[in-house]
Amino acid sequence: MESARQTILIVDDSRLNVQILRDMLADQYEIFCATSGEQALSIATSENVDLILLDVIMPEMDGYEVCTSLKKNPQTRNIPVIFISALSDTEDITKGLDIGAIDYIIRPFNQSIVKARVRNHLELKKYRDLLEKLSLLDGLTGIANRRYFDEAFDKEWRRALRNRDSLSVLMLDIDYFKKYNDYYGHLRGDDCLRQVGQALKNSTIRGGDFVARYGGEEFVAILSSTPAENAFIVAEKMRKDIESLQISHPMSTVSEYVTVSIGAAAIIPEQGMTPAGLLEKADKALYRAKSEGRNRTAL
Ligand code: GH3
Ligand code: MG
Ligand code: MG
Ligand code: MG
Repeated sequence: MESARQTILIVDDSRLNVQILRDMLADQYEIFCATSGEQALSIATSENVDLILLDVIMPEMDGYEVCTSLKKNPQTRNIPVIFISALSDTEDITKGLDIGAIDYIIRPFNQSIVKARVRNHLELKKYRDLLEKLSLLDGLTGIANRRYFDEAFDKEWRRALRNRDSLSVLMLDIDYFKKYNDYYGHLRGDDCLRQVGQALKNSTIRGGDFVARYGGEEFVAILSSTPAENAFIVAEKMRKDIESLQISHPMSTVSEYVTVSIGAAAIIPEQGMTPAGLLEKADKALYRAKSEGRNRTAL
């Protein structure tokens, strides 16, 4: 996650201008270059860009249009944009800042001032990225949190709806966890949650799948492009992986180790259905897994 160097995209229709900025910054940062607005948008969406230095006057698509388009796209909205232009009227500068640029540098510029501004904005970008990452992780287990899950589930749902593809959800709940806490204390309980969370994360091997802590001692997994039969197989693998951790649980009546019960639900989404409906189905299946004896998967 900690990539060594941050990345700057330099956009200017003049190759000489691009070259000057590149020479100034290439020793400290990864540099991408674009000589048109279209090219800039394509790089901004396909590469991991931390900052954009953007010329204003360019043929076809000017810098203002590029910036507006970047700010409209959720994928590129958070990339800070600094305009660099010879246009120095108050209206030009104000316009640039109004449409979302973080700064506006007037040509001819002083190299050390530009470097310092770039450094400061990149430093802020680093903290913003870190905050964003932390806001999506569960503090105890280090896996995705509920907020992350809600966003990802919504995205997966819409993707499956578009592609008429199946989507599965697993709800997992630790068996007799209250007794575990009562027996070992909450600190050991927390430790157990951490181990279970990490093990579940490691069990989901396919790209589109992921696990989150749903709350308390409950976890949830999203399995994209997965019909019911396969969801059941994945769930059973996860269930066995947890028991194989061999975390002693003397108060459990289903195993000598900590175990989970799993409710699985699958659907091919159609208009009018909701993600909440699928979750409810998984929750009902989980209830069945509990009442049918725990340490099992119900579909
Ligand atoms: P069941 O097999 O029916 O799921 O029984 P259970 O005891 O696991 O279910 P219940 O919902 O009654 O208890 C969940 C327990 O999980 C209660 C609570 O103390 C514990 N718990 C929830 N969040 C945390 C946490 O963050 N840390 C610890 N240590 N315990 C937690
Ligand atoms: Mg120009
Ligand atoms: Mg519970
Ligand atoms: Mg439980």
